[in-house]
Amino acid sequence: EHRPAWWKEAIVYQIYPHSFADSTGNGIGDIRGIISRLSHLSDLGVNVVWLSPVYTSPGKDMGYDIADYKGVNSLYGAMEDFDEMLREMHKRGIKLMMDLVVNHTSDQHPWFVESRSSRTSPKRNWYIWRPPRFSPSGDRLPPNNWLSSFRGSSAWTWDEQTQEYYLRIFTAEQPDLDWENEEVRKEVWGTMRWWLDKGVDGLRMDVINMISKPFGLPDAPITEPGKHLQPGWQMFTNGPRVHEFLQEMHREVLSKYDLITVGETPFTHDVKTLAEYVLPKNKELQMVFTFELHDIDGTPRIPLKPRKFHLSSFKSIIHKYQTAMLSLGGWNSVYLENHDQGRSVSRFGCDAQEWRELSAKMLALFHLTLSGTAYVYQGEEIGMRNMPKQWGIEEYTDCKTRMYWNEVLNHRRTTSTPNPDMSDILADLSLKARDHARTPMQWDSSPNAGFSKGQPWMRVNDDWKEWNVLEQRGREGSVLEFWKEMIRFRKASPACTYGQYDDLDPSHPHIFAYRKVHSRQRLLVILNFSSAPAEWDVPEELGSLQGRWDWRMGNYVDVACLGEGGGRKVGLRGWEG
Ligand code: TEU
Repeated sequence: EHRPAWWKEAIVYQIYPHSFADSTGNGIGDIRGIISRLSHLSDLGVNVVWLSPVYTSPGKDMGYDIADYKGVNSLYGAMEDFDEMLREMHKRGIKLMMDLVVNHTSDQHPWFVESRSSRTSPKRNWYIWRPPRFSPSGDRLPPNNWLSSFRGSSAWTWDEQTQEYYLRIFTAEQPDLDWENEEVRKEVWGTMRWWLDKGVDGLRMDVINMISKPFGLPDAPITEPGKHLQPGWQMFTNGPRVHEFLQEMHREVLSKYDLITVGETPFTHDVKTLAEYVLPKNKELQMVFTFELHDIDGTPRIPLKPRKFHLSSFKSIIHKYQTAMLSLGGWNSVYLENHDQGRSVSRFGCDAQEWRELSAKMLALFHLTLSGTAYVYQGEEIGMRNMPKQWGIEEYTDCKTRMYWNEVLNHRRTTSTPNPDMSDILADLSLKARDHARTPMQWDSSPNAGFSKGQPWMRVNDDWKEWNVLEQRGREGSVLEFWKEMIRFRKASPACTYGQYDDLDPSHPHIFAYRKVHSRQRLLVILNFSSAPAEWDVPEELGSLQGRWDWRMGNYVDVACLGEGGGRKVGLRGWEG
């Protein structure tokens, strides 16, 4: 059944403001920079921009630590610039989706400053304060054993002045709000209405599955024997009141506007649990950002430690969401990149010179034929890749990277030598660090890739002279031109966004082949996830491909071979789709 909704068919483009475009020459992207690059987005064919946080923030976690929900970070501009950006987007038919970060605030937020001022402060219970525990030998211990989500330390920080701990799942500068407190929720609803009344069209909700904490804040089960601190995510995700809170949010705010909404739901791989957030009857969100695909090349308890995976597991994850989420009555978001993930061409394609362009295009073909709302991250549309492996730790600036690095460094220092070899950790980071997504956007071959007239806050990837927007614009065969074509194709082919998904060969080690069916439209997608040529036997049920299927889109400039063996075999070149 075809139920058109603008937010289902939208192509959403994520902008990470620090690294997108700098208009002032201070090396940091800003709002006027975004305005100056809007034609790139119109050309690409995007309908919605998701803007990572631009609120007032000390920037301990790149703006995901907010000190004033109604202010614009002066690094990025003023509220007038924001208003102009919104008008300019709307003029071009582009909607704006803001990042709502309300699981926690910055420790510089006036609410927290007030809250930590004394145990009797009227805002004390806006955050989660608890007295210490003591070990048998009398050492002070945090209220429970939860490890920060970024690892490296406890999820609790001791406050000398008031002699209590506060909970902060991320960094010490990101105290968690206490959502049990109705005043907190009312304040959040007010903030949301304030932005929506300005004309903002949607919200991406940061770690929304963490807002409800379990009653009594119990210890996490021991999964790392011998350690005091344990990964706490089973405890602080999908808590007892999360759906009640989101339904209240819907009633109080979301239901009154025509919006696009997506909740970020880390650490959750159970489709039924995820569907609860998005089933229309629950009246909560439209979709969530699921993590299973993004956890596939990481170690469950140590997310920045890479792990090899097989194409068959990749396919089974895609299958799971493409089928189960929809049959439960939910809706998907489809994304291969964001500001927290390595570049998709480096993780799922092949970023070696020879295959980079082809595999980036193949990933676009894959991405844009999946059911759900499609999200593209800045730079993905030109095949930007991870930072070079030779770069040292000094090029990595992200707090999560630093916490992981320091955890290992300190451990090695205390257990072996004062100057431990860290090259294995650097190798880990060269795949999974969040920094890879945060290098400056590559606009042209001028100095600093046209991102800034000054020294960029993060080093520009070494390949900028060859890999940039200007070089690819209008060039036949480029990643950018292919993205544009694929976006047009998706918009004209409802089977991409809505089609029923069938994996035609779940176990083939290199070929990923699936069918998408929507009313009378049938799409057959055949992808080779390897550099070696591969042959695919067309399943009986499809019959011969010859004469029955038209060739529509391919990532090679010339047409693929559908005709072998009387149309019963398909030969694919390296990374062909
Ligand atoms: O990320 C949520 C989160 O849990 C991250 O640790 C994520 O799992 C990880 O980075 C993937 O490598 C959100 C934001 O997207 C992130 O940028 C923030 O740092 C975090 O919340 C805290 O606000």
